[in-house]
Amino acid sequence: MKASDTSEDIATSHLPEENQIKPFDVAAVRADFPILHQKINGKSLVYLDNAATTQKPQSVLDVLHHYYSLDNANVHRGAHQLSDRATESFENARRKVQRFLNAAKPQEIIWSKGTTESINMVAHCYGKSVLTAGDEVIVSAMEHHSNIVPWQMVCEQTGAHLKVIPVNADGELQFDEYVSLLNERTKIVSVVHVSNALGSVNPIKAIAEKAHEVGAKVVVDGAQAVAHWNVDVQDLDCDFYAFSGHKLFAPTGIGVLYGKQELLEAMPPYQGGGEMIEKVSFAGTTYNELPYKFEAGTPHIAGAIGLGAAIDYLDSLDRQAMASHEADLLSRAQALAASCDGIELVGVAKDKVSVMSFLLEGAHPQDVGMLLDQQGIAVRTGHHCAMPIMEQYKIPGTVRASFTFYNTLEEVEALFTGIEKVKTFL
Ligand code: C6P
Repeated sequence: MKASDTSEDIATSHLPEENQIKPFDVAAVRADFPILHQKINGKSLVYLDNAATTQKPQSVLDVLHHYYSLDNANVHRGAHQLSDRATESFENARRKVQRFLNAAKPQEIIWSKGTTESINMVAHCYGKSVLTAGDEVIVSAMEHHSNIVPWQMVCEQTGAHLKVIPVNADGELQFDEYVSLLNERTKIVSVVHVSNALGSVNPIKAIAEKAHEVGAKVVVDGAQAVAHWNVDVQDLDCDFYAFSGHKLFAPTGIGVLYGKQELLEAMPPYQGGGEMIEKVSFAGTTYNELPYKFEAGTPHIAGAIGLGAAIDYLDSLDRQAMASHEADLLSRAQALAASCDGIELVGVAKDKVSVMSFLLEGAHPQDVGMLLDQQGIAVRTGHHCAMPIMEQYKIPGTVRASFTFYNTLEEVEALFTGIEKVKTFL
């Protein structure tokens, strides 16, 4: 045994080589992200705002540059070679997303602007067509506004009622209370996979199983989950799954709605326009087949291709080693928080991702964020578009440090050095 062996090496050293968790080479992956290597306020950037948006690897930047430099054309027009190339890359990206989510067919992958538009699409197309007065839609108390407001709008328009699954003081969804909310009037259960404000991971598979027992459909807000592990929509057996490219190391303005084919077939289109039609006449219009029925207008072609490249990048890494590196970052942060006077963690669910929301005694979160920024440390402050859970905890907001695989243990330590400095300023 080498002196440098970690407990993980020791615990897995009896396994065949292919089954052993290899140490994650964080220095190598950091070299792939040019933006990380800069100074902010004269200090090395410590980017801990990955839940807001993730940085883009060079391979994604290269693919965007290549597309705009050499292939740029509109898709599905088939008029010339550039259009053929653009279409091929665009549809290839759809197949990459299909594989990434383990969806059964590429037709089940709809391009959107992001999670917000994907959830609005389900609420306005599926929700409005199935909900009638007295029906019920269930969300949880830890939802992002984009998984609350669309349902409030649709409930108001249909006479359905919005029910809320309680969340406890640790930030855990109360499963038994969820089950007791379900009944024959429940038509839709829409829950977040991973809370952006707290980091809590919800048991989607069990939630879906219970919802299906009463005939309800399950919508999952996956915005914060996809960057941490490969989601398997068939295993979860969710009916819809939404996520944003920009939280998965891809460009902004591109996102995905996964839906089971039979549900997408039955839903009316979201918007009318080019691409989503089969035939238009003043006597009546017929719609295109899936997935194009939901893709009116010229899509974000470069964004989709960039998302495909981000998936290729993730596929080139060892996602198990990445996950264990992220777990190390979180446990280091939590250990340092425990020994730091005046820090109160918000969201300490047993199952959580590498997001640490906290309060610093006597300091407004916004002031903490500003003082950390002066030290080159980027965090997010505020209610994180999750006002109901902040209201439940009777706080205006939190400081949120969100870690991903390219963050280092040294950066976690820099955050706490920064917090100690903030304390001296306040
Ligand atoms: N959360 C954050 O800092 P869009 O804006 O459509 O890409 O994603 C919306 C969204 C939906 N659900 C969850 C769980 C989210 O975290 C987000 C975006 C960012 O936490 C910006 S508020």
